[in-house]
Amino acid sequence: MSELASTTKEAELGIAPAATVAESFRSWGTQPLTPAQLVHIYRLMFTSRRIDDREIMLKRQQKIFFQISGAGHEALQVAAALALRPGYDWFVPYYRDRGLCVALGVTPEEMFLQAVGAEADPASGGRQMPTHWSSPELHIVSTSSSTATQVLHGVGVAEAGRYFGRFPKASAPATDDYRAYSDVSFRADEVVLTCIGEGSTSQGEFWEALNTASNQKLPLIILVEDNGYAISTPVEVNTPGGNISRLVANFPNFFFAEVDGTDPEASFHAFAQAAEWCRAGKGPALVHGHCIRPYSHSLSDDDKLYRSAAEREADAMRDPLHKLQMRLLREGILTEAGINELEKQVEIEVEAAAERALAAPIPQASSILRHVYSEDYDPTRAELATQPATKGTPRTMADLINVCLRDEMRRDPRILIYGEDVADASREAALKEVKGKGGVFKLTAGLQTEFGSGRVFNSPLAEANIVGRAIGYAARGLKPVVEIQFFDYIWPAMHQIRNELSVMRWRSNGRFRVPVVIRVPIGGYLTGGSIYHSQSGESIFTHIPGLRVVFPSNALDANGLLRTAIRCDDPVLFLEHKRLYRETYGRAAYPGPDYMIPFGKAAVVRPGTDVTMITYGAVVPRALQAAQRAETEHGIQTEVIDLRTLNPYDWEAIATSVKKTNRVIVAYEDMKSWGYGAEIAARIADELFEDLDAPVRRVASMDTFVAYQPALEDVILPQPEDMLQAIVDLRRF
Ligand SMILES: Cc1ncc(C[n+]2csc(CCOP(=O)(O)OP(=O)(O)O)c2C)c(N)n1
Ligand SMILES: [Mg+2]
Repeated sequence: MSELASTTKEAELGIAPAATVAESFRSWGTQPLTPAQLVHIYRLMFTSRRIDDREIMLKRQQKIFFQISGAGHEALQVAAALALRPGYDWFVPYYRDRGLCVALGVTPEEMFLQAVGAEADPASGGRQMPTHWSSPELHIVSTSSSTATQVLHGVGVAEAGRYFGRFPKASAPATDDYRAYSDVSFRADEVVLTCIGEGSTSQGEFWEALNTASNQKLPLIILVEDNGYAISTPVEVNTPGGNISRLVANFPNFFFAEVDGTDPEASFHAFAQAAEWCRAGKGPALVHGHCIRPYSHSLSDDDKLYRSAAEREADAMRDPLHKLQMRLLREGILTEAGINELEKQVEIEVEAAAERALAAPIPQASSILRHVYSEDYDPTRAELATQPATKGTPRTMADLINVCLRDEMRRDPRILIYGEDVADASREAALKEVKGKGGVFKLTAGLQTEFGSGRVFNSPLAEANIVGRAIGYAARGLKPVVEIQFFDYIWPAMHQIRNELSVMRWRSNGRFRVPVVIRVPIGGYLTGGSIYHSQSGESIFTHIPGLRVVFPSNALDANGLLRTAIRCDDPVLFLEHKRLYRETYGRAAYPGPDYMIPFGKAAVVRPGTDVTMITYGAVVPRALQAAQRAETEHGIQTEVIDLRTLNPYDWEAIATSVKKTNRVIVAYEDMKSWGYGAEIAARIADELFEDLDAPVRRVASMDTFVAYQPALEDVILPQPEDMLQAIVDLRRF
């Protein structure tokens, strides 16, 4: 923007240089705006609109492939940007925020580069639709198309700033883990702005964000851009009573402002007050701006199909651009010639930017797989493997997970832990007389007591809140190791996991990374766990690119793999089988504070020559029982392979074993159809066909839910007898 705004023509218009004017807003407060400031705003608003208009032409000429505009929102958005500081404060916008981003410093050329899908598109390298913002330099966090997810990211981004303030050592650089690849910066009085449309406030994640922002008194401004419609659905359908300000008014600690979002001066004053409130540490703010949407929802929408002519005309009368133009003329700030001159300058600049973008090369097909995972830290590399210290009494998986969390928290001040009931006691005073909870399975017991409530704390009962905030924390270089209480209840967080967490690195072309660890107790064999405490479903997550999935079967592996998960630079879903937490099987001595196991390295837990059984999790001990019986009762030697990590998985170990035994069973706890074993079986059939002497078998649970009655549960889940039968069966061939 600066090259556009600081032309010599401005001197002729009697206006100060743009940078000076822009700076003047930051401490302006609620004084009336000066002529120079109003002209500056007009220039930014007009630039935003011109880019939209140019893009619409390009879309009609089929030179770009999608268009959604910020038209009608410009006054509100430009005002928000001017009250804050790019590269100092943080911004978590949504797709409508062109005016905001123009005013923060995203250039017209950068916007057009994304519209044409160019390799040089700095926000996504041609991977995201236009207006899906991202700029680490300006502190604009990469945005998705999902409505409302971003508000929880905004919460996490604000919490991260506060965390660095409380734990200054967390910002120290480190070289031997994920910390080597994230820049950490924070300001004591920074503010975070996040934006959302009024329709999207219907999403639960909006309310989950208000909850935490309010409770934590975060320096977060939530801007609700109310254009009266969510595509074709009018505001009263989404918002009971038609006004979001009335609904949120009782949230404690907030500064609230409801403004005419077509009036940049009123909007600016609201943001200036909101920013002051936040910087002073008084709490969050919510600015509700009423604006218009003159260009329909997007170029794929036509509002004439659902809005009356009278309504559209009334909107047009409130067009913020026209209104400000009229004011500049009316107050003698610019003459008609002056306005024409300013607009001509902008048009020339926008046109030149569009031309440059149209000539820009598109991305190479060879780049498609870049940034699905970290290119910096390879969690599969063999050098990560260390030998465990072996002295000491055998300890349970639950114990060694807890110890790993403790070790890593001591080592790395960027780690924080939260989730439902993970704290010892939220009311700290109680800890003088009680032992503390530390998780429903006690995996986090004692961590709050050792590390304090700033690093280990309870979340609200809201799974999207847990993962959404973690994304905000991690985007700023922290390492949230969060817990979802039961796998059965991960589903409210699924949107955040699938559309945000896993895709953040790829969609920002490697510029944002969110290496969160999500620990999740999973699985059945519990006797009475029933439908909602026994689910499997790991294949749903291995089907998500960008997400590592780990599933240990014993205490030592859990310890070593969790350490790798925490130190690595990718998001990890760490599945812990509840049945294995305190089993006698698989206990191990504490392996020491640096014990690591690389991802993608299976363990041959029983060697054999006749049949291969590929498995993981709680099926491992059951497969070993079956293999034992196959040997003693039938003289069959079964090789049992524990995959340990499901994405990545150890194809080499599978292939080596199948080439030796020529018979293979994939055994897993999840439902047989569409499960994890289907992919393994298909790949074996595809790539090892000539090594097979028998069909690939799957032993898994029935295609139904897990029942409460233990006798039924036994039938539903795969048992050692089922595996034994499969082994014997395969010998027939
Ligand atoms: C979770 C989700 N559901 C549905 C959509 C499809 N969608 C995109 S924008 C939109 C309407 C949003 O309206 P509003 O929040 O008022 O924002 P506006 O576009 O009016 O600025 C919908 C339904 C989506 N992107 N994400
Ligand atoms: Mg709307």
